[in-house]
Parts: sequence; C-alpha cells; structure tokens
Amino acid sequence: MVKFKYILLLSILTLLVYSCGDDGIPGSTIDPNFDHGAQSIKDNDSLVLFLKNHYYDLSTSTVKPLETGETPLYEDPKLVTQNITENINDNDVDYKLYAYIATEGTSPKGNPTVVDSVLVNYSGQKILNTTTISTATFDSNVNTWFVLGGGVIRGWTYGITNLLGGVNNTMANEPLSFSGTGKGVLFLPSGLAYRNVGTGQTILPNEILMFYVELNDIIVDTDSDLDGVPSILEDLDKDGKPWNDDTDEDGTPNFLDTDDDGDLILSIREDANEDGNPANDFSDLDNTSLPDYLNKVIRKSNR
Ligand SMILES: [Ca+2]
Ligand SMILES: [Ca+2]
Ligand SMILES: [Ca+2]
Ligand SMILES: [Ca+2]
Repeated sequence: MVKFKYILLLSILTLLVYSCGDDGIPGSTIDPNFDHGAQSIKDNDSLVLFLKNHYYDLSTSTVKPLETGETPLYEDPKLVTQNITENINDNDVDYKLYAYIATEGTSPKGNPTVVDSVLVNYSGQKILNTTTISTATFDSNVNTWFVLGGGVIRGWTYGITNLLGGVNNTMANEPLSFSGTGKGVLFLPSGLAYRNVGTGQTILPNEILMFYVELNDIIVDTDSDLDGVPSILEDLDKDGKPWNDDTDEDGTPNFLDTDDDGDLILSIREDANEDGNPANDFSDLDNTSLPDYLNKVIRKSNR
C-alpha cells in the first residue's frame, strides 16, 4: 500500500520531487563548481532578515510583515532552528532550516521520522525579498501522502519531523477528516529546496521558499519497500540519513531496496525464523553479527 502510494506520487508530483544525480543530489551534474556553501550563507542571511521583518498572525494563521507590538518570527519561541549538513559532491555543506510550530498536533503517534509517510495539506510561497512575501502560491494540495526521505525536497524531509499529526475522524465512505492537526511554517534555504537548479519555470535556481504545512497523519515505522524492516531501521550507520545506506551499492538505498544485499533473494524472504523480521536472523557462523538479509554469503529463502 505504502509502496504503491510512493510510486504513484513519484509519477504524479513534479514539483516537490527533484531528479537526482548519481550521488542523489539535484544539480550536481549541472554545475560541479557551484559554491553551495556560499549560497547557504547568503540564503541564511536573507532568511534571518525575513524572519526579523515578519510575524505569525494567529487570527489568520499567516505570516505577515511586522507591525508594532508583534513579536518577530526570529524572536518567537515557537521558531525552531535546525542545523543540517548535506553532502554535496563529497563536500559537507551546512544549512539552517527554520520551522515555526504554530499549532502543536495532538496525535499520540509522535513525530514522523525522516523516512516516514506523512499525510499533509500544504501551500508553498516564494520569499523573493526580506520585507515582503510573494502573494503567489506556487503549489498547494490537501490530504496528500509523501514519503519524507524518498524524493521530497530535503527541507520537507527534515522540517516536517518537527510536527505532530492529528486524530483521524474519518467516517466510512466519507471524505478524510482530521482534528487536532499540527500546523507549521517551514522557511527553507535554496539548498534544502531546489538548489541551484530550480524546477524549470516555476522555481528558479537559488530561490528560498516558505511552506505552510498541516500534518494530518503519519504511518509510524513506515516500511517503504515492504521488506519487513522499518525504513528508519535501514539507516545502518545511524547518521540520521537512511538515503546514504546502500549495502549492495546498486544505487537504491536500503530503505527502498527489496533485496538489500543484492544476492537475488528478497530481504523479506531472508527470514530464517519466519517472524516477519529479516533483521534478527543470523545464519552465518563466520559472521554472527551480520543479518542474513545484508549478507551475500547467505542465500537461504524461507519461502
Ligand atoms: Ca545513514
Ligand atoms: Ca530494504
Ligand atoms: Ca537478499
Ligand atoms: Ca526473522
């Protein structure tokens, strides 16, 4: 089900999904000499000024130019700053992402991980200068599923983990309905959006963006490749980035790879004790810490 949705989304969504270079980084093949670090600093300077010149208006749930008596976003305790390091062309680039948590969600499911499936309403606007907001919404949608680490812009991957979802009140055969949803605004440097590439005519290279996001629901422990190992547990080096773990080096990260060790036996079938979890089966007496599904030497299928 989740896998199906993932594939469907990849084929439909053109805006929030970028095309990846061989290292998974959009634009890396377009201009290998582009200075991503300098762009990150420039974008952050703009974002900070923007956040100092705007506030969140509770009555309209929108970001507005600062007025007397209002608290600038930059000084608002509801603003979260995330430091994120992305590896681009073998160089680490530091970014700052700002997430304004307007309304805490009420879901007991907790925050989504960077690779969980999320159901969101959203709208995106450009930050074209630091004192005003583009009134044009370039993209919006309601009740749309995304896999956070699986193809959305990185600003979403990280930013939406700050939100909690709501409670599903949907009745049988009725439209989706949620209450107590989490609402926030993401402020993204271009490096965590469409980088120095843009999306063609809609987003130009190096544009900084803001997204209103409402998190309706999440799938806890999303298993995008349905191999029995939750996506977040396929982050083998535990660096918080499941997209850089690729045991068989076939270009598909483990959390999207149905045969993680490339031995032509599906991971879900390398489940010797048949408990549905391939991560707790260790048949190699010479390597007792490596589970069968990551061990090319072991090619036992339990089905
Ligand atoms: Ca990793
Ligand atoms: Ca896998
Ligand atoms: Ca395998
Ligand atoms: Ca097992």
